[in-house]
Amino acid sequence: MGSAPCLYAIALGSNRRSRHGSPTETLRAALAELRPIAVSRIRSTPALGPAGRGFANAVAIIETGLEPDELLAELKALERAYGRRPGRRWGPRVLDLDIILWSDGPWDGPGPIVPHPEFRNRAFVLKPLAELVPDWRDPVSGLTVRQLLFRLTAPCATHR
Ligand code: PH2
Ligand code: MG
Ligand code: MG
Repeated sequence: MGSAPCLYAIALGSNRRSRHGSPTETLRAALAELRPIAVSRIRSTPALGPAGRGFANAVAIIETGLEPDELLAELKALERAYGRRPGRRWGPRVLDLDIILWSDGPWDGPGPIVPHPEFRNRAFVLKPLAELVPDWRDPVSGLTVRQLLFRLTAPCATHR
């Protein structure tokens, strides 16, 4: 079981209507249920990959005593409650909740890989993350969120 409270960064995405309404309204409803201590603004983003329709994306910071595998089970239950059904990987989704970072470094336990293995390549995660926690450090690369975003979006990224 979880013990001391930890901070987590959770990325939210939606590109299908739910019973809560549009993708943006769906994220607003899901954000409220996460009872976050901080929330980014919700952005409209073009789909990365074959998902088709554009997304609404946001990031929330939450505090919980759950460990990553326990938290993932709760996030999956929330996705299901919003109508998410197993489907094509990267297909359209009502609600996607991904653990991006937590305050205890790399997680090598069961369940999710934390940090999320793709977050360094995703502006739709790094931009809202940088609004909230620009100085959090990725324990794998050693770079801060601000540095990761700059590396991804700098017009002259010669060092990648
Ligand atoms: N999620 C994906 C695939 N592509 N594109 C955007 N813009 N936002 C997402 O959240 C997203 C995506 C798979 O999880
Ligand atoms: Mg995802
Ligand atoms: Mg996911």
